Amino acid sequence: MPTNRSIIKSTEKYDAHNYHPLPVVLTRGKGAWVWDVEGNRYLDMLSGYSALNQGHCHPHIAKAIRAQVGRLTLTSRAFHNDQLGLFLKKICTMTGYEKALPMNSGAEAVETAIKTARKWGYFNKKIPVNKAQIIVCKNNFHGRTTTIVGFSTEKQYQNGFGPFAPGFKIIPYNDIKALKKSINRNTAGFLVEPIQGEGGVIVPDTGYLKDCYKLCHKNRVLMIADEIQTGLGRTGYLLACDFEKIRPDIVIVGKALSGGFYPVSAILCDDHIMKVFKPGDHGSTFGGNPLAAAIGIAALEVIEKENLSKRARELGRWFGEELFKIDSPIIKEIRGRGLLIGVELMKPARPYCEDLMKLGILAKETHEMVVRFAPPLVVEKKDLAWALARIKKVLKA
Ligand code: IF1
Repeated sequence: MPTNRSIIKSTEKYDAHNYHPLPVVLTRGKGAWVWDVEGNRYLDMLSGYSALNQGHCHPHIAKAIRAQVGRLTLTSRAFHNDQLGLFLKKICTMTGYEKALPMNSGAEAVETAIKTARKWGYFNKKIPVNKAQIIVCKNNFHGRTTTIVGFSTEKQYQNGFGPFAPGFKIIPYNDIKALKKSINRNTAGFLVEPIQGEGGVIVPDTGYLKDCYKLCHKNRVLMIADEIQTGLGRTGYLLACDFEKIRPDIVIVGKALSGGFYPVSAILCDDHIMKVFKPGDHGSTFGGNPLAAAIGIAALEVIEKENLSKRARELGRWFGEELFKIDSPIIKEIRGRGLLIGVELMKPARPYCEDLMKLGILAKETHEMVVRFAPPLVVEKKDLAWALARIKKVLKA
């Protein structure tokens, strides 16, 4: 009978050591629960970094992938397929944007947004060629390509990977004055997370995003919201920017766009921006493939039919209030919105995550001191209550 330890050992023999996972080997997932190879059950409080808003192996999405996988999985974009238009219509009508450009990973969609903003800047704002600037925030996380880590402020994400692409300016997050000061006539875009996930679940002051939106519009700068982690119901709204009732010029989605079945991402914007692309400008082998499209349609249907945004809002409010009641000297701050919650501790969070694992909860530390709680949005209230008792026990130990 395989054990966690034996499988970890055989995996590590061949594996690049680019992660430091908890010592648990998962073999099955259903809803908010996962099982390891020794039959132990865990409540998943990470949800694949918010790719599993719909829960593990959601039957509606599984049914869609089974139906499509036997028919047509890839055509390349050299030909049309009968699923892509249905998917793009679904994501555009749900979010209220006119156009979508489908990609695969989140980072690819971020790169696509960068290219969109730059080309728009050159052709519409008449920025001198190769002078376009994109403003980003300290403690951002937008992916792992060399362009993207080039504007990261996390040294580990950069060490050994230079040289980096120019054309990015870094300002403090949640500081509208800093944005005002950094905009100039060569600024094409402002790329921002509505809530900084990896930065430690940093929620900006209410009004910050709206002020950014107004400032960008006043200066003909495209506001680009990276909703790859905060989008698709996670923060209690379809898009986290809905909380401030703003409509960024470009929205980037990924992760839960496939419900954790397949890499599916996209950028959303209106036609006056998307029309910068001419045939051959941009693309990818798998972008917009029929299997991804069929999965994406089903993943979006689940978000709608099961009211996952509303669930996240209501359950997140209750769960947050319960966390606030925990009287523990090591809790520094509790932050978040919907079911994206971070508990900042006075000490490194990793040992607490290891203790939580022993009690059947899988959570991940972020930014060293923060325990992120982000269960699938299908989680039952009783399961969160079960988790709270254990979280209390660990944080009060
Ligand atoms: C890892 C972090 C989370 C993202 C936002 C773009 C991407 C991500 C806001 C890129 C991806 C993942 C990547 C994964 C761990 C995880 C992560 F810790 F790295 F930062 F969630 F917070 N924008 N985040 O959160 O999407 O290319 O990965 O599909 O790289 O270790 P991707």
